[in-house]
Amino acid sequence: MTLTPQQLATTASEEGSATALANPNIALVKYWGKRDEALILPWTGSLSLTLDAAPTTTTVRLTDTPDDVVLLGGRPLEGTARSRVTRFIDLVRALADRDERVSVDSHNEIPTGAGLASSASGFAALALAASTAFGLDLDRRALSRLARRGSGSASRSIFDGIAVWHAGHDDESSFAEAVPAPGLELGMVLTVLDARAKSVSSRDGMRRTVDTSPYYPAWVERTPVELEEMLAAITRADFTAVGTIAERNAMRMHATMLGAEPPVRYWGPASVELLDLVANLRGDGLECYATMDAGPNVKILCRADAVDELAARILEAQPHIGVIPARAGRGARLITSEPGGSAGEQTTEGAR
Ligand code: 2P0
Repeated sequence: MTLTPQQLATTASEEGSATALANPNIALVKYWGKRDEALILPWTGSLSLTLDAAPTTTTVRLTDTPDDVVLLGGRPLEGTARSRVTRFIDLVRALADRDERVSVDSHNEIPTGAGLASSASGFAALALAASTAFGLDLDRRALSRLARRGSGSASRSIFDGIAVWHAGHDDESSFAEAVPAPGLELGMVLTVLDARAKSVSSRDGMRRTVDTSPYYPAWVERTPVELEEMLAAITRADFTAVGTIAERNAMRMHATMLGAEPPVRYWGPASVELLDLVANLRGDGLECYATMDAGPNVKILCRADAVDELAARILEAQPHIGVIPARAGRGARLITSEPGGSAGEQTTEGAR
C-alpha cells in the first residue's frame, strides 16, 4: 500500500508520534560475525566513533491503516528491506504490548547500503522513534539492545563519541555503552568512491566468513586483545596507538573475509589508491590512519583539528572523489518534527 505523506499525517495521532535523529558510527575495532543471527549477538566486542555528519532522521507515527507503511527517502520500501523494518517494529510492539500499525518515514543523508554505516544510523533512529511513539521510555542500555536487534552496529550509534559494544552472551548482556575519552579529539574524513549499494550485504558477507574462512577463529581469538589495547590507548589519549590499532584491525577484518569461499572482497583499485595516499600523508607528517568497512569507501581517522587539512589534501590528490569531513558527534536523540515531515530545532533529549 502507498499513502502520500499528507495521508500519513492525517492518519497519525499526535501523541503516538516521534521523530529521532541518529548519526552513523565507524568502527575502530570491527564487528564481523554473529554467533546468534536471530538475536544479533556478535562473536566479538567492537568499538566505534559516532560522527557528527550524515545523519538519518526517522519519524514513526501510530496509524489506523491495516498495515505498516515504510518510506525511505520518500519512497515505499519493499521486499526484504521492508520486512527488516516491519519485523523490527514487531519487536517494539511486543515490548510495548501494543498492536497498532505504524508509518515510518526515514531519510538518510548518506548513500544507503554502500558501507557508509546507513544501517547503524537508520536502526538507531528507528529504535528511538518507534519506542517513543509506542510510549516506551527506554534507558540508553535498553535502547542500545533494541537497536542491536535491527542492525548490530546500530547499538553503538545510541551514544555520543566513542562507544564499546560488549559482545555479551545473551540478549541482556549484549549492549553498547559510551567510553569516556578525555583529551582525545578525533576526526574522520569519509571518502565516497562508489555510492552504489554493495553487491554482498554485510549480513551475507559475515555469514560466509564465519562459515568458511579458516582465518575466522584467529579473528575471534585476537579481537578481544585488540579491544583491550584500544581501550587502554583511549584512556591514555594516545592518538598514535588508537590509529595504529584501528588500521591494523580493519586490515585483519578484511583478511578474514578474503579467506572465505568464495572470497568476500569489498575494496577496489580506488580503495587501494586511498590506502597508499594515507600512508604517504602520514609519511609527510599529517598523522592519519585508514579504515574500511563493507564497501570500497575508505574512512580516514585523524586528530579533530586536522580534518579540514586532511580533506583538502585528499581532494588535491583525488579531485574527483567525494569527501565528508566529520568529528565526534552525538548519539541518537529525539527532535521536533515540523508539519510536512521536516525536522526542526532539537528540543528534547531522547532516552535517559
Ligand atoms: C562494524 N560493519 O563494526 C562492521 C565493520 C561493517 C564492517 O557492522 O547484520 O549493518 O545488521 O548486524 O551492523 C556492518 O554490519 O550488520 C558492520 P548486521 P551491520 O561497523
